[in-house]
Amino acid sequence: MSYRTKDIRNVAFAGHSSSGKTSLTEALLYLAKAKERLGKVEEGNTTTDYDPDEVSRGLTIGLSLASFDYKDYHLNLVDLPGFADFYGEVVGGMRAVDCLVLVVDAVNGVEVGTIRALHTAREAGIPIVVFINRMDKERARFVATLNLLGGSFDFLTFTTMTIPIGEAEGFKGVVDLLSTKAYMVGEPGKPTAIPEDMLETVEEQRMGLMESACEVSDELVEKYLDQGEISQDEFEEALAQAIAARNFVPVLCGSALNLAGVDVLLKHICSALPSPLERGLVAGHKPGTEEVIQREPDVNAPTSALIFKTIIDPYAGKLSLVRVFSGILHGGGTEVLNSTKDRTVKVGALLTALGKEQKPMDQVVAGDIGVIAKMEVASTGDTLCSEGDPIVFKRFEYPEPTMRYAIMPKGKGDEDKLSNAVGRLSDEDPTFIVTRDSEIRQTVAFGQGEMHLDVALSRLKSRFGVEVSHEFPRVPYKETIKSPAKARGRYKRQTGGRGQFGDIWLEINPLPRGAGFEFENKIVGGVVPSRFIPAVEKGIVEAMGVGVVSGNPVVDVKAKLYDGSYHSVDSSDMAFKIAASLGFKSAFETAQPTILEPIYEVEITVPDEFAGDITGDLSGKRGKVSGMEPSGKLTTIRGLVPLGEMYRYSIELRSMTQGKGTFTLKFSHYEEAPPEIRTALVEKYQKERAEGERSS
Ligand SMILES: Nc1nc2c(ncn2[C@@H]2O[C@H](COP(=O)(O)OP(=O)(O)OP(=O)(O)O)[C@@H](O)[C@H]2O)c(=O)[nH]1
Ligand SMILES: [Mg+2]
Repeated sequence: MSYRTKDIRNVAFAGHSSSGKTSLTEALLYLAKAKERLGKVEEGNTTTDYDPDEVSRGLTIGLSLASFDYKDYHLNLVDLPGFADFYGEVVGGMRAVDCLVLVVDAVNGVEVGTIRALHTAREAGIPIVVFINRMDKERARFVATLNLLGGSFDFLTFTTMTIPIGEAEGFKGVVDLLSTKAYMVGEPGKPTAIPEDMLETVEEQRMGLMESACEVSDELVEKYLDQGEISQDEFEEALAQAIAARNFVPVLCGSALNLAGVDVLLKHICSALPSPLERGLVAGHKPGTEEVIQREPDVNAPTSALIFKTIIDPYAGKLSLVRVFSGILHGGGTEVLNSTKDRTVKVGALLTALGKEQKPMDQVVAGDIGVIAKMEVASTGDTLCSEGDPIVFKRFEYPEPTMRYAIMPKGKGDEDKLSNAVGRLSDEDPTFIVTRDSEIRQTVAFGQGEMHLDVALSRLKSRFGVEVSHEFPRVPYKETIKSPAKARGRYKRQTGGRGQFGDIWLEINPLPRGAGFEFENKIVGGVVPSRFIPAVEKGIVEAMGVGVVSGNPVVDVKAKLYDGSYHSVDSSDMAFKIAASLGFKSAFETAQPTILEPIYEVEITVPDEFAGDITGDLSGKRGKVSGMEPSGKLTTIRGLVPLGEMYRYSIELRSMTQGKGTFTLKFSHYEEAPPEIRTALVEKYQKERAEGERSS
């Protein structure tokens, strides 16, 4: 079965954690009869939260796709995680769809996850529709939530499209302003009369919606002003155009749990939300150039597609979820270009997915979303296109990691198994990054938070049988000097047989922060033969790599070799390398050595009531607050803080803000560590060395 582009609807569900995105997707599938039983997140039987880790934790970890037919339409719903740790999924998912349903909790209102999702949709340039969910919940407030939306996003206009009949314990259903029909709790899909006492409000709000819709054309505005209204068809047409044009943000409401308002949402997804045709041209670049080129959502245009998610399925193997923007993607071994990797690849079996269920599919037409099975040369964010008309779409930009663990395989000789497993996991989740850090001599796993890394490490075991232990990594301190110094490095071994002799004089000087290392050869008269100079430099570089006072790499030093002597027989590269290393160390120790610590920019967004605690805690971490920015009922705090104080921050922020805060961390610069930190590091290093010498 393949579809006409105009009948396709690609919709993502994003918002703060627990606002009800998975439950809403589930309710839509149930009402559209794409599944028989209505699953519940608590019972672990929803369509989109099918991964064992999701079932056990009761939240969405990876984005998942639910494709199904409903009346004349083909819907691709993309359920996105709300938990900050899994934000990487939101970045990819948002690029695959033509519209976002921003799910907002009627009790908690606008939360950090709401803001992040909204900004990501705006970056992706797609229209947003708000669904105020959990209207049945105690303390649910519709108007207060509307006001919070207006207060938090004053650059947007929010216009109601459905309004609640009662709220919280008194919630009975919703009124659809477009059809002026009421839909009651427990009677999904059965329009009924609007309660008498709401008729005036409904008329007023309907006029507000009609007015906003009219603004798509001057003729309609004129007609509306002349006649006080427009026809129902004109209203529906104008509304769809206004939403596609992002003139305002329509607001709907309901309860995913008791299905109220979900039937109206399903109807509007089909009749009012944009198809890929309304989304229009999609821009990319000519590979290898800055030249911008575009693709039409047309089956006759050259093929172009974007891989927005990779899943390593225990049975089906590697699955690449792909959005086709133009042309048709054929399977059965058809060759296309992976223009991101500049490799020709074969498209094997094509599938359609309803959660974890997959069914074969012949082709994926322009505007549709499908799944490619077992495509090896393919990663999330890659572009696929026809070889004759290449295009490459912008790669996904993921937030900087906020958490890191040093990981070690528990099993002897498991290093290879670990790196293979890590490769597979990072393929599926590009925000899980593992690198070997040669400076701190540890394998470090980076992630978006404590839960993110815990899930990844438990998957290393459950999926790949690799057990790892983890700890916070060493802080990548650096050593440097604050004043010049001179020293001699002399290495002499002449105890029978071929001796060893190297002798140099060095002067070292501090360099500006970030300058790295400079070596200057000021030898005159061949006192140190030029063939040994590279060995001298090598000796210095090696000594710098190991560090002198605290075992951390040395930076921002200039070394000038200005004198020395040699022995015609006993001198060698090795001897001069050692002499240089000795000379450098003794010069270093008299050059006011110091230790630099990495300073990171931090941006923390929390509900206002926590702002004071957060700034206080940040000062306690030797952080410097540089600014505070209120938006709605949230505050963003910016500042600089030593990395060493932030290793546990994902955990600490969660407990300080009851999970309502998020933060980003970005490397800023190196700065001298305070005396107490320096002393502690030097003492620890001396102790380790003493123990090392004793045990050797
Ligand atoms: N009372 C009530 N509870 C709801 C409603 N929608 C969802 N819930 C409950 O809210 C909790 C979270 O629902 P989810 O659907 O998992 O929320 P989510 O937004 O997908 O959460 P994440 O995947 O963590 O981002 C579950 O316990 C649901 O049963 C609703 O409309 N009313
Ligand atoms: Mg969910």
